[in-house]
Amino acid sequence: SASDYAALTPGSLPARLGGLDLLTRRIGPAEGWQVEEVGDGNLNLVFILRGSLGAAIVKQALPYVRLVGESWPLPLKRSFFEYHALQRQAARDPGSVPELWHFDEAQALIVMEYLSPHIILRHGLIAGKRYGGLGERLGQFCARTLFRGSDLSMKAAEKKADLALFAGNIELCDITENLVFSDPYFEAALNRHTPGLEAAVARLRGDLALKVAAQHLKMAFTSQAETLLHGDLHTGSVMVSERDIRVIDPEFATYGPIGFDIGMLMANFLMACLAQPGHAESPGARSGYQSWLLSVTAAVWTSFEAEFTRLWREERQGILYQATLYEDQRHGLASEIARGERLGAIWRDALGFCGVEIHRRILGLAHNADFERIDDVALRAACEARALALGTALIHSRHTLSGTQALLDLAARVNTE
Ligand code: SR1
Ligand code: MG
Repeated sequence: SASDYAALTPGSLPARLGGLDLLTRRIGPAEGWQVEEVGDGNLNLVFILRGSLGAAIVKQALPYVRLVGESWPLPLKRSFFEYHALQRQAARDPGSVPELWHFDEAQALIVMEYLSPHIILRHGLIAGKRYGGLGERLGQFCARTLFRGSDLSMKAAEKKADLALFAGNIELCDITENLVFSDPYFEAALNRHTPGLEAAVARLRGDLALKVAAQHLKMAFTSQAETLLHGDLHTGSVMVSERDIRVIDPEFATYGPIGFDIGMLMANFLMACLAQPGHAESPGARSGYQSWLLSVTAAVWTSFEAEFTRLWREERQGILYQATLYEDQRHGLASEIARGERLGAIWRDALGFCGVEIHRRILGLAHNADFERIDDVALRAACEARALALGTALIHSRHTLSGTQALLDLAARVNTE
């Protein structure tokens, strides 16, 4: 029960988890464990356990928002949603997430495979590293998890049961609803921004059409229950090595619009790109790396589109756009028109979500290290001002921006302003 819950510490962990057979078989007896607390996220405790035979990750939810403190309670049940989302992602895109070893609902903890030599993608990008096939693999992950979690693929009863299950993730949705879609657009109590951005902030908050558009996007997030989302798919939710890419941390999982995860991911690559003046060692290195980051952004979409198209043609077994509707000589044509229209709608949503994600990482509570690690405040403000302008342009032009080349041209234009 919830009253049995106790937050782990490095000292208490061996006694608390040492009796788990599966864990001791994989990493060795608890007497030899070395425990390191490594969590640097906004919400949870994360430990690496190293034993004589191997290593494991233990992730435990805290009953409050770690970033803010006990004044902001947050239910432990988010761990349940994370565990169930990881299970579904593993089934829908095998090999895309860490292997799950154990889940304890009362303790809100998940024990999983320790990924090594992986690092958090965001840290790799700040260090200027390139990873082959990055955008392609993440686009594929989006297509597989988002298509296979939707009415395009699932049996209607299973999808509705899942929708009901994940509808309980209320408090984490509430964070997204406020922090992403509303707070950046007014003087919310927890907002903060870099000094020097005042004029850009005033411009943004004076843009009525932008505020309305953000609310349209919020309505899409709350009411377009198209698929099971990761819900927080930024570059801190991806782990990479030279040879492997894994997605972690789906505690914000909820049913929502297919474009949400894709837009958030593209936003984080675009922010990594616009933060480069604060990290690259030379103008030459900067522009080469920025071009690579833009190509990754485009690859997320093109790979999503290609894999979604394959799944549409080969795995469309759900209640939507059934082949039986078009069982005449024009079947192929009708299905392809429908697919194109659906992808168009996902693209437009993704661009809008991309824009609000950029805004909230610069104006809201939860900033990202890409900008935060730029020590020169004036330089950081200049990078962030360009990103804010890009976010605004994306939201305003989401219905007219015709494809990835138009997106890259826009980002490149903003980058030189
Ligand atoms: C209060 S939580 C702030 C942010 O951290 C998480 O990683 C999500 O991105 C959330 O919006
Ligand atoms: Mg997270």
